[in-house]
Amino acid sequence: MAYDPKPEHKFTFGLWTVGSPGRDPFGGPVRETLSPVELVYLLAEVGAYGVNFHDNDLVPIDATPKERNKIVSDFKKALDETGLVVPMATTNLFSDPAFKDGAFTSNDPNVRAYALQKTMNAIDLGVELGAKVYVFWGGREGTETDSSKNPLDAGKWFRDALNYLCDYAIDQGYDLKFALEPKPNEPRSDLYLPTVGSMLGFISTLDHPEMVGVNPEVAHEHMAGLNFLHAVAQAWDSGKLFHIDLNDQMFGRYDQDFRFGSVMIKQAFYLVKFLEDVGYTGSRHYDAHAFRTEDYNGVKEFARGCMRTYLILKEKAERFNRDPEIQELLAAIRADDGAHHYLAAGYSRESAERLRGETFDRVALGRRGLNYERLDQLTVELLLGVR
Ligand code: GLT
Ligand code: MN
Ligand code: MN
Repeated sequence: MAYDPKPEHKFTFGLWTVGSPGRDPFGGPVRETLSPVELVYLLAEVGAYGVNFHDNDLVPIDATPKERNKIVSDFKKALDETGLVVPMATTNLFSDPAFKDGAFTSNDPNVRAYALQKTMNAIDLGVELGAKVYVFWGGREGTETDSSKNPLDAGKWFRDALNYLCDYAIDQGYDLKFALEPKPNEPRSDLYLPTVGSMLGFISTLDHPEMVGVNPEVAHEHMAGLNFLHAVAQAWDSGKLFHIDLNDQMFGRYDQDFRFGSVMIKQAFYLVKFLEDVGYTGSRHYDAHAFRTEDYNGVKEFARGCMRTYLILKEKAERFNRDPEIQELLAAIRADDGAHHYLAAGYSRESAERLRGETFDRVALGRRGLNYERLDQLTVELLLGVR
């Protein structure tokens, strides 16, 4: 079938996504908790390529070494039997009360040290299961009151932690990249490094910037009312799009984590078109949850829907790229008479002299209609299925 997921699509889900029992701040679980092994089988059944996890999604925080080994070997067996892979892993540095004031940016040096130790162990676990990308979502790296922390100290502590962990991964000989995931707020009032742009700026201050990229999430930029495509494009342009968290989210709401493409279809379309046009080869990871109204059949519908919508939008993107009227409009919009190709070589005194000597018909430039209304309407019609 045309929209069936295949391994080459690299669709992955976190254990915490399909495994969410539907808890929210106002109500308890609505679904029974499935084991990691059961979740691997569920993901295999819906056609996913891979499964990602936090250390404690797989191994409880208080497990003994013996329990850990049993859990890991059962999980490996399920991976072998289903063919699922683990492309990414991460650390839970936000659930335990020890992290209530952050992990790497906690005011307490003992908490910061514990966070480093926990992450080293979690990196070992991820690498053991095959992860090549390691995500850092600073769930509680922030404040409710800025009287509590100096943001310069917090920035330094966060940087020190990442430098330490990069050196750890290098020292262990791991083939691993780090992907930093920004979020503007929630669960804390304000989180440090809140957007993709701020993470990209921060990465350039690290000791091993080449090892570190970003993991942008649709919902997190939308929460801040930002254009996700533009953030992803900047990450791609910087060579830093190491991973991506797909879901959906209305602007201005709490963290909704909806099924991919279920709310802001146009934004989802431009995103898929971008990823496919540039040839992004990383995971298409779904960091989303089924509605709290659902049982596990609904969870499977949710997971299938995430992947199916991606593939439908991919097909729409191909259609956009070969639609004669759309392409004609784009060609006309971007028409180039070649008169200024000399600027492409960059600055020189000669080129500046030549530019200064030109006369521009400013009024005519401003009078030109661009036909974006037509282009946008054609795009909408394509998405609505009438072209
Ligand atoms: C949590 C969060 C996500 C992060 C996950 C990785 S955990 O679900 O809301 O955005 O990507 O830590
Ligand atoms: Mn999220
Ligand atoms: Mn995420």
